Amino acid sequence: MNSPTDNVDAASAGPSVVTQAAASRPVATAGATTSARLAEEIARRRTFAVISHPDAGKSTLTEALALHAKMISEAGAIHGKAGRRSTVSDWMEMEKARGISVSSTALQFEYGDCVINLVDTPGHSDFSEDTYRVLTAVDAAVMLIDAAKGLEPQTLKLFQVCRHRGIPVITVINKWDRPGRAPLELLDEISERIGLTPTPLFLPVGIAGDFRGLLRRGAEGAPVEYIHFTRTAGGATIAPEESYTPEQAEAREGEPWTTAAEESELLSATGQDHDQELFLAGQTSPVIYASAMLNFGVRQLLETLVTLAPPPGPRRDVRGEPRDPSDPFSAVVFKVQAGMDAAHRDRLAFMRIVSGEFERGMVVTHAQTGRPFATKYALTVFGRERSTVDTAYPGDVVGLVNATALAPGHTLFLDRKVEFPPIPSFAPEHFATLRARSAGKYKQFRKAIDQLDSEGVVQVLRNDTRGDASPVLAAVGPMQFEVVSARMQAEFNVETQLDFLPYQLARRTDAESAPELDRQRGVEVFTRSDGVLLALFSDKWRLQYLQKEMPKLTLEPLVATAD
Ligand SMILES: Nc1nc2c(ncn2[C@@H]2O[C@H](COP(=O)(O)OP(=O)(O)OP(=O)(O)O)[C@@H](O)[C@H]2O)c(=O)[nH]1
Ligand SMILES: [Mg+2]
Repeated sequence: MNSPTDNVDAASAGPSVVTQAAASRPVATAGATTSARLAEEIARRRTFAVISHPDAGKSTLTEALALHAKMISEAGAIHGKAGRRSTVSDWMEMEKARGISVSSTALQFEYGDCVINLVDTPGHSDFSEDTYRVLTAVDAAVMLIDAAKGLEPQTLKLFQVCRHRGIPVITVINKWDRPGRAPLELLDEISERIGLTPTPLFLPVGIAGDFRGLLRRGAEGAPVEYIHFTRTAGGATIAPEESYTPEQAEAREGEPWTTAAEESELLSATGQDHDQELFLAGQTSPVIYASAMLNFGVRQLLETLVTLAPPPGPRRDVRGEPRDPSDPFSAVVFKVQAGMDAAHRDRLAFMRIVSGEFERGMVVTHAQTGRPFATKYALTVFGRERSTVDTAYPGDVVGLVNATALAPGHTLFLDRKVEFPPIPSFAPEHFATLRARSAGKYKQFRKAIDQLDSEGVVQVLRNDTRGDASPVLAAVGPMQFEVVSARMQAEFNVETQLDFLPYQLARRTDAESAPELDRQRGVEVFTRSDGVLLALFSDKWRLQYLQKEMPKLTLEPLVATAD
């Protein structure tokens, strides 16, 4: 079976990030704000996703970054047996119970002069459609690698997606507080298997499991500073740092320091020094060694984001024309989520502002329908917390309340029309019927299904034979079904019964081919809620057989492959 990420149609989404060099074009229009002010706001935005294979520490790092930005006073309020659990980022009950992220979470905070928009993503491949959507909305990515595990399958896939989309990547080798591999060995793996040149900005002093601090690399690999960290209890607060000169470091640490200094020189000999242009072009990746759990290296990551990560740049629309951040307002919706907590059961559409100034209350145009769209209820979110936002700028993520017309991939704009490329959708490979256990709950069940469908938690398929009481759910991975069941119970108080169907793949078909397909054994035709006709097949041999025997049938793959 293909892993879901093989199916992403990254190609059809087109390159959404245009060269960053054009970002500094003179500002043309800026609504109420002067053009100089808008340019300033754009220049101080950093919008990035935190991505990796499951369990590398994304949510822990997200929380550590928020701690450093003084947005929270203590990391991981819950210190359960299984270790600390993220509270800012993993807020769904299921996430807390399982210790995994099932949905992406946006946070905004200020650090120094910068406004940081961060999106923590789920690592599990069952939720990778969400992660890919986030990657269409950011300007950079922070990739985590577990120091003991090195490159894992999902890490590789995500690196490829970033490369394909031209997203610059900052690499964090995490969990250095635990025994792991040698620092240079991990770097070799990145260059050999991904073809991306890792250029460490800092090297660890002390082997994995004995993390003492970081060596800051200067020109030609010469060590310029030693940053020594001190552990705090459970890593709940910022780790105190002391700064030493290389001479002091050698006297203090001895061999671990000289080893790191030698490694730094070796890296320079092979050209592994930071080069801003190559980084922005996606050919090199700055590397930091860290322990998200102990808050080691977290400030250095923030510093790197502020100094090296690109501010919002122009984005190409469906016709390939760039929309500059200084152009009139435009934004792209990349995620829809409801039921974020018991107190706010409303539906939020998250948009990333691409250009211009956003002012709450302004009436914009919804590109997909051509209709005016009022933005009276706009929020900025911090995990599950929310506050009204009055103005926002390119790079910012803003949640629009109860914007039922908006779906992922939709565009909003002001003045000159623009429509951004659609967000690729994945081919489902898992299918199940769902029904309410109690017939009396049918009404809530219907409502819940519509809600989860519009969020894209799963795809919902129907046909006349099966009727409406037990629609078919189609998913990239089976854990999506668990999310549906859990949310049905938690948000709608409906207990459900899930029954897997023996189908393995789906193809897009049309009204002409549908009756013939429906007559075949091991095939069933459905209408997806967006009106697309899907034929489900018991296995690929059945599909191949029909394609050979009845070549006139319309059977299109749902998406092209990314690699
Ligand atoms: N020793 C150590 N453990 C860490 C570190 N960072 C995270 N962990 C632990 O690794 C586990 C997974 O951390 P998460 O932050 O939930 O990982 P994630 O990448 O968000 O996982 P998904 O969202 O499910 O993909 C937790 O038990 C963390 O406490 C670290 O720097 N050192
Ligand atoms: Mg997580």
